[in-house]
Amino acid sequence: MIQELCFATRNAHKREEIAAQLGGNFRLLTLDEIGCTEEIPEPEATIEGNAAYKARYVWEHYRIPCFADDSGLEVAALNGAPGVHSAYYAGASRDFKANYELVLQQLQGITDRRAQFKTVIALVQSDGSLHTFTGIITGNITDAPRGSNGFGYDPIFQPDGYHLTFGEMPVALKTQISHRARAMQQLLDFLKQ
Ligand code: ITT
Repeated sequence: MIQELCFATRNAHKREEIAAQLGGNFRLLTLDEIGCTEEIPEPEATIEGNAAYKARYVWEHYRIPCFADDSGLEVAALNGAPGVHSAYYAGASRDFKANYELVLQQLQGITDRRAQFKTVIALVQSDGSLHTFTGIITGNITDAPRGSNGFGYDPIFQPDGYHLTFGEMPVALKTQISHRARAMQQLLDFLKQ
């Protein structure tokens, strides 16, 4: 039986990627397709909390099984910041360059450059149960931005085992190894069980 599943995103690109991986047993619906036109709040203090909040919101308001993701960059020497505030770390304009410049500035003179990207995917199933899947990739913050591929903090993040930053890497490689890919793979394995 084909199961309907909402992906709580307005990003059409993310949706296409996941639809292709999910295969024929699932029909993936967007927020617009289920009639959710409002902005879903992200009121929680953690990445995990916001992913769960978004998935639960859709379940509670629309009664459709749903998954939602939330991501961020966590820098060890900044006690995990920008973390849940990654999208607007340098201000409400959500400017990628301003955000990573602020991280570089805060790390000036600091030798501990360890950082990780984290994605949490929360799934609410048709019985209302909640499952979360976490994908992490560890690496280091560079001294200066390198590369212009990707988005967000990609130019200043060099994943462990690679000489290139995410900003220098071909997007196809980043997409294969990233925090988001790792969380998505766990979700897909769970759904195919
Ligand atoms: P949606 O919630 O609408 O999907 P968003 O920009 O909030 O869009 P995320 O929750 O995935 O997307 O990520 C929050 C921020 O974390 C994002 O704006 C970036 O600054 C940063 N970020 C997340 N994943 C990243 C990645 O793969 N590369 C670089 N920066 C990333």
